[in-house]
Amino acid sequence: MSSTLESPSLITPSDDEASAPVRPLTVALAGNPNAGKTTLFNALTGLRQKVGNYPGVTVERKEGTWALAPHLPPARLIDLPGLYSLDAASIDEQIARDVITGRIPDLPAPDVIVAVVDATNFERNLYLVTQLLEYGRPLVVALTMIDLAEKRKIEIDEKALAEALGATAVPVVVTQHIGFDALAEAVLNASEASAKGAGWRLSEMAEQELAALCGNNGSSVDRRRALRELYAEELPEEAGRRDATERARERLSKSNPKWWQEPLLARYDWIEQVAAKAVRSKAAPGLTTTERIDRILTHKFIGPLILIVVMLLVFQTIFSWASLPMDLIDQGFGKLGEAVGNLLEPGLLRDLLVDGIIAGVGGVLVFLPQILLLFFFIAILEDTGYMARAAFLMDRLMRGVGLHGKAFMPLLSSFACAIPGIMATRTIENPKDRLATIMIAPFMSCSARLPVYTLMIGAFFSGKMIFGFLSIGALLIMAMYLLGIFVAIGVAWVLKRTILKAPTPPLVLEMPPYRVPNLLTILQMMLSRATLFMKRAGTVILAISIILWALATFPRMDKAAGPAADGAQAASEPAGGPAGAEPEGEVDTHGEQLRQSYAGRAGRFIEPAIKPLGFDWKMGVALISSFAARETLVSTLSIIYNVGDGGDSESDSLVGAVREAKRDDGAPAWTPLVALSMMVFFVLAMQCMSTVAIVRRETNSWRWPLFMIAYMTVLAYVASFITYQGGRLLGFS
Ligand SMILES: Nc1nc2c(ncn2[C@@H]2O[C@H](COP(=O)(O)OP(=O)(O)OP(=O)(O)O)[C@@H](O)[C@H]2O)c(=O)[nH]1
Ligand SMILES: [Mg+2]
Repeated sequence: MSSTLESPSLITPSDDEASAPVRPLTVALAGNPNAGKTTLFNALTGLRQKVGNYPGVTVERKEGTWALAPHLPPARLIDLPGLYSLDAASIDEQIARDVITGRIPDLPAPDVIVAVVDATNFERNLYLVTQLLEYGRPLVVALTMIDLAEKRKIEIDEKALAEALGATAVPVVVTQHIGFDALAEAVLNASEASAKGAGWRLSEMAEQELAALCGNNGSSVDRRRALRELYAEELPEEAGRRDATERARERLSKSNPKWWQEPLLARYDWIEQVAAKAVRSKAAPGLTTTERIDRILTHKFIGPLILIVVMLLVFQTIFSWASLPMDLIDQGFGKLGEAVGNLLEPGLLRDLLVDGIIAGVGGVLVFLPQILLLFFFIAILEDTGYMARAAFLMDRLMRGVGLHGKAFMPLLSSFACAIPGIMATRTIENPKDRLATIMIAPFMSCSARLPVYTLMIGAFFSGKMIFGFLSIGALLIMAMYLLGIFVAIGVAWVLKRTILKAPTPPLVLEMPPYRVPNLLTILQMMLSRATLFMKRAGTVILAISIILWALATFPRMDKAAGPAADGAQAASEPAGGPAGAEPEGEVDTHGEQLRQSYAGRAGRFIEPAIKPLGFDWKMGVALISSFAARETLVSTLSIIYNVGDGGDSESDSLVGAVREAKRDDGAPAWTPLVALSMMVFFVLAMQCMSTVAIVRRETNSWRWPLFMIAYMTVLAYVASFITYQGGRLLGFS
């Protein structure tokens, strides 16, 4: 074990105020999952890390600065994943433990640890505190959820608590900024004092053995080390200590076969004593509000029904509320395109700006209102605690196929985006369970699919209702989400029985209490997601739009040569088609130009493969580009239909262009069945390079991401094939 832990080397102002530059303090926030660490971190640093009412939200170390006092450099404040004890098993817990214990190479061990303790869950939270105290770092306790504790008539006497713990305890109410100054002061004081250490003692015999292992001086540093070595799973490496420790263990086991449980029991005993001194609970017996609500929401039959109704309501609301702002943005981009078009001379530059950039980026930006609304609802469902109930409802189903219960939260995050979802699998201890979850996370319909679903529904299913109030669009979207979920469960079933066989441990899913959602948290989540979306539109989508426009515009067709008659022959011609076809109208020149462009050739190259799915070569172009990022389907179709018809289509909206698009034989390119087939393809295909990169990073190999691309694409193809061909057999077109 590293010895850096034991060498406090603080340079605080009191050391040498006049000359030495003052090193900023490093302060780490440690505590149980869902105790409110990130909420506190955000308030102290002004940053906006993700907060949510369920355990396991933070899975990385995050850093910010915290202005402790005006005359001092701000402290480095570190937010950590939650952990129940320092005996960390999963990756996120290991990250937290390594920071706390100073095992991260470039990061000094924290000068002060702020133990974040949920006042409503006092005794359980205190277990970690006992372990932190054992580490001998200066420690301050921040009591959170004081407002909730008060409501439940739990009173904590912070003076008595501080006395019992041997460390300052500060109640904080983040929403009202109460307790921040006191916390800063306590941290500064703690950094200058030496830590008191843990207050509990073992049995007489064990204490004697410890004293013997400590050697002559018996300092507290040596005692901690001896304690760790005596009760660790492995023996110390140093030969002398190894023998001594082994013999001590033998002696202890003779007098008490369960000798190794002693520290655990001693800690619990001590916690009980501390709680007896500091906590007064006047909680009335009987069910709490949370328990009463849960009786209904997690009911075997009513629970799932409510979940479905909630999902439907969310989608329906997203659609109806978003439609007006979306129309406005759409018209705005239409006007912008017209204005730019009128301003510039006809030519390549005008085409690039109007058909490439404005059509491409604008086509995607139109969906901003929907993204905002989606995250508004996700944030509300998360922050109230309802999402954890949804996890509970799905748990039986997931356990049935051998998925770890902890897989649910990562899968849930994947509905926003697979990237944070895959990162969140760090909470799963077993590597095989973790891999299985990573492999299915991209099936969850992420927000990038929403524009695709919306376009398809807007073109063919909008405004249709059943029973007079249920919109078909909302039903279809829910069906797409459910399709992703059920395919994921099926794939997990197969994976867990073949390449990722491993027993699934029982789940201890911790139900957070219901809380009134925090408006600020919700706004922050919407804002950060909207920023991400706009950034993507301004970078990835912009770049792809320009490339696509170029690929759809070059090689330029030699106007004099006229349009080509034969596609296959044209494809082999470098530029310009052979003459000899019947001359056609002006609009078709544009169409012909597109056909012969690089993009057109690529689309026609894959057309035979995608024809059985109902797609033509123009959709093929969009399909190819969407493998970089799903939303590009929308921007690519905008560009293609703009370039393809010279930008003078009857309707300027993409929905109109999709409805009007024709196949080469003049039949409508899109039908409701084609749209459905496209949606099914997008539910299942692995079309996101960022996800591939994250899977590569998290699994540390290329094997898994490549496997993921392959099997998901095959599944998507098969499902889309069945949808289209099956639909035709049933008589749909
Ligand atoms: N009522 C109340 N709610 C709080 C308080 N502090 C945090 N919360 C809520 O508690 C929930 C959990 O907060 P987080 O800050 O994400 O908890 P965390 O400790 O970072 O959790 P992990 O990252 O999962 O370890 C969120 O819903 C917060 O809005 C508080 O003082 N009072
Ligand atoms: Mg957190």
